[in-house]
Amino acid sequence: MDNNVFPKDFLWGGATAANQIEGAFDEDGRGLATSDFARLVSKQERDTEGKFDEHVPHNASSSEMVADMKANPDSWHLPKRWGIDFYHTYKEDIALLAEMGFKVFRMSISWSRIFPNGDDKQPNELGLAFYDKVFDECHKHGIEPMVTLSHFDTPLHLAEEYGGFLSRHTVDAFVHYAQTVIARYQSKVKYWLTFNEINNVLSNPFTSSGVILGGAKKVSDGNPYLGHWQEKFQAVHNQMVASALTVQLAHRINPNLRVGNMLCRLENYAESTKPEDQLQVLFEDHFNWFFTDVQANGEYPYYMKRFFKENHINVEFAPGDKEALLEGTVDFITISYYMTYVMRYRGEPVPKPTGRLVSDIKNPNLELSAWGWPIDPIGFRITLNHIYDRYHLPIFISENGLGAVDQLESDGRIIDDYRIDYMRKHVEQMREAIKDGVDVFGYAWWGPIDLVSSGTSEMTKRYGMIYVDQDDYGQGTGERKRKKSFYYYKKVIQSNGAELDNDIKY
Ligand code: P53
Repeated sequence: MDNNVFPKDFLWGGATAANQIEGAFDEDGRGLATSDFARLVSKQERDTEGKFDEHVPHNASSSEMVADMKANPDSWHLPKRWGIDFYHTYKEDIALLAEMGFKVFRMSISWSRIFPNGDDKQPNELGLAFYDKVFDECHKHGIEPMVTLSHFDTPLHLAEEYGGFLSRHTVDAFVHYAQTVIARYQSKVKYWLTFNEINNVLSNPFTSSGVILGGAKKVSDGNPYLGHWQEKFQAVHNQMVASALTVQLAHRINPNLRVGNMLCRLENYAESTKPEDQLQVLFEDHFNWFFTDVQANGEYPYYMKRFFKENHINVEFAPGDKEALLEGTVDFITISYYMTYVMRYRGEPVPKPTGRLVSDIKNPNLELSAWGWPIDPIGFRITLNHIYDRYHLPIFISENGLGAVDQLESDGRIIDDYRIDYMRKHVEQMREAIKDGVDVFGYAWWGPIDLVSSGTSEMTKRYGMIYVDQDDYGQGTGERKRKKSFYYYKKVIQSNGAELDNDIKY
């Protein structure tokens, strides 16, 4: 079997987000962001109360909660405010990534570091200087930075005063921010992504779009993340327009720049062979394809018309939006892939998105991670084929990874064979997809260095090949240690994906 199938210049690396690593939330003029209002939901809390699922608000989702977190920060645990201190440790951390042989480092810029209120006239030079240093450090080690402009951290001012992306004001502010940083870093950053997991608006509009839902006060007696379709689809329309305008301005600034989307890919399986279940798959697929159909094809797909009409959703297009979407299609596709979902017919005459990030129906054929996420490497090959078949654009895997509890041996080693196993199986399936003819040009492991979880703000949910000595409450020495998977990934990269066995001396 020929295993040398990865292109010569394949971009192996890892992905992070500013709000989950940087910390220093109030240093050097940074303004507050929505991520500074994400509370810790510990595993212990989930286990003892037994009522955590992805719909329990971990982020402030009402203005009352934001006000209380502002007034009494000490009575909340808000780990994204401290991250893993990357703001101060970036040199050491990038050196460790380089030691693994990284070719690409996906990271995000904190918008409120550059524009503290999101819509200031002048950028904050201290914020700009920080990213110059980070990009220089990457290039020193031959690492290509890939930069997400907005990764779950809308400036709080825009969320509070304008309802985030519900307002066109936020679109203008975003475009100004994008223009500023893309022009500044054009010689250092070739690959740009606009909005992280843009479809997250359906499940978490505050995180994704800075929208504080009107009805969010009622969070305890229901699922706040279902419904509100009008607000969610208007906000995301505005984001897709902002994204399209960004693609155009990036190309104007420098025709060599490449701009991609970012979709949390939901590959859905029918629970049974009933045609009704397969129909539900079609419905749910549409609510996932929608975002990339607009970003890659430049127009709203046919199937949304009925959904909007029968649910009385009226997405307002401002003059010029239609043209902007058409002229601002992305250069490449990126997805995060973690798991697959199971669909059962819900009997609704007019389908609605489930708004779920983890399937509530179990797939008996798949093992679950410690956080209940089904592990499905073959689904990865399937989804890569589906995406390529649909868009015919080069694909970059912007996230794939396993959150797990790591144990330290008495000598301090971390033998994370489960993580190696997860990576091996996913890289194998990616290799199969490439053999199938899918054009994949890079793979970024999520969280190559342990970082604060997006969903629960835990530190205990570790993704890294590099261990960070820090607990859920920010306690610890902050020391970095190489796990066994560090040496595994190094071998994978060195062999350009040809050597995947777990025969590692550690
Ligand atoms: P955490 C849910 C389902 C799939 C991907 O997630 C998701 C989420 C949101 O929680 O988000 C992405 O940290 C996201 C990253 C995030 C990563 O997946 O909750 O882009 O910011 O850290 C993993 O385990």
